[in-house]
Amino acid sequence: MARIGVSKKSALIIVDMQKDFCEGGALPVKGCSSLIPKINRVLKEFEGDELPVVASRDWHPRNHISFKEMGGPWPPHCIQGTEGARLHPDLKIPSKTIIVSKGYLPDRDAYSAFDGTELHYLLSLKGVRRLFVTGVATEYCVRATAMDALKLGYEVIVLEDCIAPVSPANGEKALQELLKEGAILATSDEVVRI
Ligand code: VGL
Ligand code: ZN
Repeated sequence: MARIGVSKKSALIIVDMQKDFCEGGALPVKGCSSLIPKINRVLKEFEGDELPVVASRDWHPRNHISFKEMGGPWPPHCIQGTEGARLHPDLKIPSKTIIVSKGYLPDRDAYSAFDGTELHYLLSLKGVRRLFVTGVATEYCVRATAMDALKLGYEVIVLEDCIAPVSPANGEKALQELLKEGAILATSDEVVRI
């Protein structure tokens, strides 16, 4: 088993692990809730005050452009302030977690946690170089977030057993693209604090 070190300059991002994307939600991603114990395991390696943990959330107004009734591809989901927009309660989100909201403008979608947010600014301020990526959905918000991170010069480690796709074929394609751009694939049990 390979080991991937959580060094001082590491951060963890948990992408859109909200109730609406889990089983029983408005736009469920198959296998979403089964990621929770894995992500909680990785969170243990990020304990303490120093290492940033980020949770992004899809945070749409009621009339968001991505909703079917507005001509978009998706059923209404993750509407600001609703139960479905909450992070999954079983995630052991530490109190230091930085919450990043995206997709908050009615006429603009944002799949990447860097899109229209202060995430890059916050991470650079903390000297982060290595970003561990988890969450949903692999071919949408995980892909877009990891791609932006690579473009911004971060070392990106995608934890394969901590992500889930809407479509397995598209999820696989997204992973191949990320590998091609320089992302590293690893699993949650390979992550160790160094
Ligand atoms: C997402 C579809 C619509 C995601 C967000 O978080 O991957 N997917 N909005
Ligand atoms: Zn959305």
